[in-house]
Amino acid sequence: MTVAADVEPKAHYILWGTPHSLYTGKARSCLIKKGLVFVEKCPSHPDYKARVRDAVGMVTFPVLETPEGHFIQDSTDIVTYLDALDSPTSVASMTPTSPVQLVVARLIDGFGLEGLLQAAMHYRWSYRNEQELFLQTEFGRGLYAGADREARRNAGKRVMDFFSSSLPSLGISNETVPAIETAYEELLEALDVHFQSYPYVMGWRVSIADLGLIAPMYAHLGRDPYPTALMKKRAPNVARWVERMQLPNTPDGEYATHDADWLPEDAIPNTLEPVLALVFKDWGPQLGADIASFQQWLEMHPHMQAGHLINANDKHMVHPTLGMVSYAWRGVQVQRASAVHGLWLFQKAQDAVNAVSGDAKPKMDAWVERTGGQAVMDLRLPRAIERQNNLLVLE
Ligand SMILES: N[C@@H](CCC(=O)N[C@@H](CS)C(=O)NCC(=O)O)C(=O)O
Repeated sequence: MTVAADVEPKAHYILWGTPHSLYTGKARSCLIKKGLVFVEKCPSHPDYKARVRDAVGMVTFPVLETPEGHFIQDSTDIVTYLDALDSPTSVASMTPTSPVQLVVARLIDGFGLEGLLQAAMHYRWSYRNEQELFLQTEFGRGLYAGADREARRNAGKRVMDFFSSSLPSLGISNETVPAIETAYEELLEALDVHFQSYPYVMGWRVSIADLGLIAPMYAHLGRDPYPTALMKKRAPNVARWVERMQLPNTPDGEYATHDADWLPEDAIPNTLEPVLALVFKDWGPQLGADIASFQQWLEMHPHMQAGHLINANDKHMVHPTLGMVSYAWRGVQVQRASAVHGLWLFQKAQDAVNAVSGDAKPKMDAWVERTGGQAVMDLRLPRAIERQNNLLVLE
């Protein structure tokens, strides 16, 4: 739970981030659901510059500062770290150990963080006129801590053009917007049906799938005024799940008759299959193009050693890219910067796929066939990726 600064306990986690940040939402929900005590601090705090920036090597967030003084960047690494803690106050693991459930959870985790980035950024910036004051205040919140309301709004205004200018590199254009909106509305509908029966993505227990999905669904799609209204009007069960992900327990009476667990015998909820079908349909073309661009980049630089930075330039970037990619998707041609981070997340799903054997294999193959996922499951990364010093490098 979050505690007010004046009642700070001696040992707690510090989550460096902001309410309007997509990736911070993943780390925050993890801390809340784990029942861990934490305080949240904005990067405008003088300690960020003094201690956090150098420890991480870049200006980015979220960063988790542990009571032991470690700094962990990257929302997924923060979740991995927290989920492995053996703490008496920390609740059960969020990472399924059953093979098929792990594959599903990893796929949805990655799709939430990378596959939905386009929708999150589109609804934040393409409807700017309908939510300008809110965005100014929220961007300003992370930059200005005083009492002057105009000063906060102006601080926000000063950086907003920089962030909104990323739309073309995400493939968001007049041509692609109708497809982005249709895909998102279909996802809302499928998730709304699912959350009618289950409080969480994998069933009655929270998992890493919820954490990946909450990243775009909290700060952008479930908090910015325009997309929040859309979510509440079209998919109230999804809006309630967004609220539930900010609460340590599951306070919803309609699910109370079930044990808080995933489904028995490595099963996945039937209502999740339409969601998975959309994950494959909507993330697959981007993944295919990103893998092809990674392959091409490797061929152009044949002698790269393990540890080499994966980026088109030598800059230390939180979202490295290997250049522009182009692919057909939902009847339009998308041109966007390749997303190496998405490949790192997809690799985690592939590692889970590679661990499926025995009786679990036909089970997995059956739902992959039912959800049209074979083409995505056949994708292979040409070389493994890992994170070193908060950067994506060749393994
Ligand atoms: N992969 C990182 C991404 C973190 C990230 O992109 N954070 C944003 C703020 S929400 C940021 O640092 N943006 C600045 C930039 O992209 O340079 C994670 O999952 O934590």
